[in-house]
Amino acid sequence: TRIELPRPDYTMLLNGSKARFTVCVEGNIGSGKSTLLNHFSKFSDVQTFQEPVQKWRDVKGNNLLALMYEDPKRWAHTFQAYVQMTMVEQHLQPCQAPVKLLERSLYSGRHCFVENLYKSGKMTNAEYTVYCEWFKVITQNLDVGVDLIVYLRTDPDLLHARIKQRARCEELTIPFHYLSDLHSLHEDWLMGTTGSLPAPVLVLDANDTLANMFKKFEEHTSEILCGKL
Ligand code: TTP
Repeated sequence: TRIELPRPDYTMLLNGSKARFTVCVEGNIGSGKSTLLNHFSKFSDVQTFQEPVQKWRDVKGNNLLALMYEDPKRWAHTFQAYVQMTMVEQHLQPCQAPVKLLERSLYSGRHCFVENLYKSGKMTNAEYTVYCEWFKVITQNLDVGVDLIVYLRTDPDLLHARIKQRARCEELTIPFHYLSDLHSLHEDWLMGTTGSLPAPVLVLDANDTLANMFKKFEEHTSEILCGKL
């Protein structure tokens, strides 16, 4: 008779990481990404990784997020280079649960924020090129893949109001056109045909009340945690 040996869990050998499924949540500023992460953090099979905004606000005493909004021509490249580095750290963090849930990813920095800053003249061609070269080296050489993107799709009008309400001090000067430009870039990247998607996309309409968003999270739990699209 044939004896079936238990199959070794090879993923355990990779940085002690057990994650089988990596999901990232994307969406414009204020679209509710942290809310989704908080909701799923109560599942024992999920480990969540919040975006390191706090780090960006205190880099050895320098608030890079504030500097970027105050003087983007001077600081956008420095800020985005640092965001990229902290995102790589998130992607490479070992995960002790079968599902790794990330707030944002390397990819939205590249395809939405940096694209916007370059197109609007806030980054020079040299700065943009250096950033993109780093992005290429990282994505071609490090284990930064994702299995699913959850897109919280929102109307920029609604976001403008939400951002004012939450009153994160660095963001008080964000003009409406900045949000609508970022919205178009999220749309082009996640709904369009740019061909630069690292994973399939689950789209959730996030122009909704908090109570309804929690209902949607419940309804889509199996897709979000197992990728059954
Ligand atoms: P978001 O990453 O959109 O996070 P959020 O706190 O708005 O998320 P949510 O409300 O959906 O939970 O942006 C955080 C801040 O960082 C925001 O001011 C935009 C800025 N930012 C950039 O300027 N460039 C970037 O590449 C990223 C990722 C964020």
